Amino acid sequence: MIGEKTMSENVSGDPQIQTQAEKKKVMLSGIQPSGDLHLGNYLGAIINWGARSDEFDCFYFMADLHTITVRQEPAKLRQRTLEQLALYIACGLDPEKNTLFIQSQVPAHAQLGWVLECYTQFGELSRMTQFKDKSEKHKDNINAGLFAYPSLMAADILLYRPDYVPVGEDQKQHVELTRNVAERFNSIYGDVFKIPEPYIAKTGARIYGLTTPDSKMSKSIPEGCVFLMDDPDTIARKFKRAVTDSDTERCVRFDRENKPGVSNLMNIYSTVTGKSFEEIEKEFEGKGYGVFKPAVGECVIDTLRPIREEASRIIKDKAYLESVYKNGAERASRVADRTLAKVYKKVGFVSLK
Ligand code: ATP
Ligand code: LTN
Repeated sequence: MIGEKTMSENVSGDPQIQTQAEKKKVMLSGIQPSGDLHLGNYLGAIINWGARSDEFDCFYFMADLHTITVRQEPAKLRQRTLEQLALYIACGLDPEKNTLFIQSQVPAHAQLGWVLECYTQFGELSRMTQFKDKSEKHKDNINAGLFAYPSLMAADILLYRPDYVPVGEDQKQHVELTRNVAERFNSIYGDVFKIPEPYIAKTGARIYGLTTPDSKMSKSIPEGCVFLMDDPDTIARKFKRAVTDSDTERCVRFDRENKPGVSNLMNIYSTVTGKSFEEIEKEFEGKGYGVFKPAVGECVIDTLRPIREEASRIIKDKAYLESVYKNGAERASRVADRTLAKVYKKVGFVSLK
């Protein structure tokens, strides 16, 4: 059995690359088109996706089925789903090398989601922090989908038999639940599902809000959230207003506990530039926060500029986007339907064929 130890060894580690060319390892992840993509999504998740497209078979999707667990405006959801696809591509995910698709266009997700709900315990779902947070935030709409969400996420993952699921730290609990559900199912029916590992990068795994360095960067606090489509002036302004710390030392030093604001900015700078914390401390030695904050802003502006420009171009090309998601849905369905057929057979459904 694969336990917590094996998993946490992989967290912060580098996914091992399988040398046998004939069987590539599989990576899969998704993001809800519930708001505009932000720096947290990019540094926590997407940045790790593109880097390995040559070595892995990669599946990345827009998790629109998940998005309706919170009430959405239909036209906006449609628009954001397409914008997210354009941004995936602009962030470097080549549709030729990665299967990019829209979750609701691959029916196997909803189908396996239902089956897995019957193999997930009420108690397990009750412990999910995302459920607790979101039901606190949306007290007037604590629906069954919000509660059962992790079973659908388990289906998203298990359909593709991925080795790694690259996500930010906040999703680790859901990947753990996926592993438990898969192991439970396998213990009854044999080796149906592959047990996936979360892949959580060393830096960037948790980006905090620029104005709230004690809580994660999130679209629900837009002042402290840098969106990938923000223009350079807006980004510069957000970084200038970033909360630093009220300690007397006023120097750039990594100390998560006592200097959360500065440490968060260092984490962003490190993830974007690849520099270590020691290198950053040295670079800004003797310089105050007034120099450091705009410097972090500048490097983020430089990183996001080509992404924003490319996404703006792609989003106008509706025919291209359509060809990408159609092709993606076809490729994804081919893999997903195979797993679903196996599951249906195992649980005892009568096959049409
Ligand atoms: P919300 O703003 O409602 O919390 P979100 O922006 O976190 O939503 P998700 O769809 O929940 O969006 O997250 C998409 C991916 O981005 C996940 O892999 C998640 O772990 C990662 N992620 C989101 N926010 C951050 C963050 N602040 N730091 C690092 N990774 C993040
Ligand atoms: N739950 C995730 C989005 C998500 C996902 C997935 C991530 C849905 N299905 C499968 C990885 C794999 C979130 O809210 N960030």
